[in-house]
Amino acid sequence: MERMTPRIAPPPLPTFRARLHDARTATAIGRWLGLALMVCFLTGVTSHYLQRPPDWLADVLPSRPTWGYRFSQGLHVASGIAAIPLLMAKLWAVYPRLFVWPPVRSVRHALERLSVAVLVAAAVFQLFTGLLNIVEWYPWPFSFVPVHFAVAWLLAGALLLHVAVKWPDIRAHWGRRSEGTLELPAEDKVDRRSLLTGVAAGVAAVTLTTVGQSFTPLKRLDLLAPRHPDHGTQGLPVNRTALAAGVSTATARDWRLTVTGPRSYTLPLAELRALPQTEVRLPIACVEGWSVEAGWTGVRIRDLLERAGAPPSSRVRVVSLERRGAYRVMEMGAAYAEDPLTLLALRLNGQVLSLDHGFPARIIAPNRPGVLQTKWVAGLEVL
Ligand SMILES: Nc1nc2c(c(=O)[nH]1)N[C@H]1C(S)=C(S)[C@@H](COP(=O)(O)O)O[C@H]1N2
Ligand SMILES: [Mo]
Repeated sequence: MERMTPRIAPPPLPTFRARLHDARTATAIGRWLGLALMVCFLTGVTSHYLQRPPDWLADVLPSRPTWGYRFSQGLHVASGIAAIPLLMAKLWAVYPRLFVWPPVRSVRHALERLSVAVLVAAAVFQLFTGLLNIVEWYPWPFSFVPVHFAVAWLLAGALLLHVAVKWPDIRAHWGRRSEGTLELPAEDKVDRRSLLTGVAAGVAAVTLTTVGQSFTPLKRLDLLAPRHPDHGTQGLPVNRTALAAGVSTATARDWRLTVTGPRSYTLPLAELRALPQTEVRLPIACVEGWSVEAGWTGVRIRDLLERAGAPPSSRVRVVSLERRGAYRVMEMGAAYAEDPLTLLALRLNGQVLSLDHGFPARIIAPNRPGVLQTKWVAGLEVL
């Protein structure tokens, strides 16, 4: 008896003959993309735990090296930006596979396609949300940090799976070996070299024109970054202004620092200025990628806590004058609170803090994300 299953005619799909849409190109670009995403993932996880440490981690996070967070967050944003042209080139190299017929050939093949769909969607989502985050534009209904963090794990998992599934191809096309086995016509080799050179030039261009926002020796090339490390009052960018935070000179007028602990006390600004002052050079390193070092003068946090009778290795909660906002209250583990470089700063680059930089007093601590360098400090609480 004749089988009645109707045969589905393939739709009129385009055909691709160009050899640059091959596994070797995909591998050549893929390994750089993989490296960028891996660096981005590791530095991103580092940033997340420094910013929102779980309870068990809060006291063991190190306050050294002083430039640690600055370096890792600069790398996070730079590797994310570099991944954008790499991802575009990679998608260009492999997109003819979208037109292969039939689209699904077996359960295994369907699963493989599904994992690639997750991988592509997660990669596009991470790079897109990250890019908009550094320009502080949030055109979506969800909260950036938890979603960006969760999708990072999804992306890391999908990437590992992809590398495992493609391992035979990756091995076959890694390095120069496969060029010989493919017996490519000479003009195709030239084309591939041109394509890869173009991609490398694109990566170099976006990196060199943005990395100066944190790597200050290149600040003069900083044309495409959202921030320039020198632009702002007192030579330092401002993230949240006093106006946005609802803090004014009037709010700060009758200011007294309140320190609560076994022996609570309050101090007016004049008395705070009369205490021994320490000068440090420390960076503000914003999670959005810009960072710059500055000179800070003020009173050591550990001196203020000791005066309140705080036992050694105390944690401290810092509360801002700001009425509302995600960074109004901040906690600091013992390693930061005890560090001789951690200050309640009163001066910036030799001048009294401007209102936008946290007048009358702000926190500056080594190896911490900018979001935790609380401005307009009203009180410290020994925990
Ligand atoms: N009270 C308070 N402090 C804050 C913030 C804030 O929104 N509120 N923003 C933080 C962020 S995100 C950064 S990067 C630094 C920037 O400090 P600057 O504006 O003095 O450069 O301040 C931090 N301190
Ligand atoms: Mo920030």
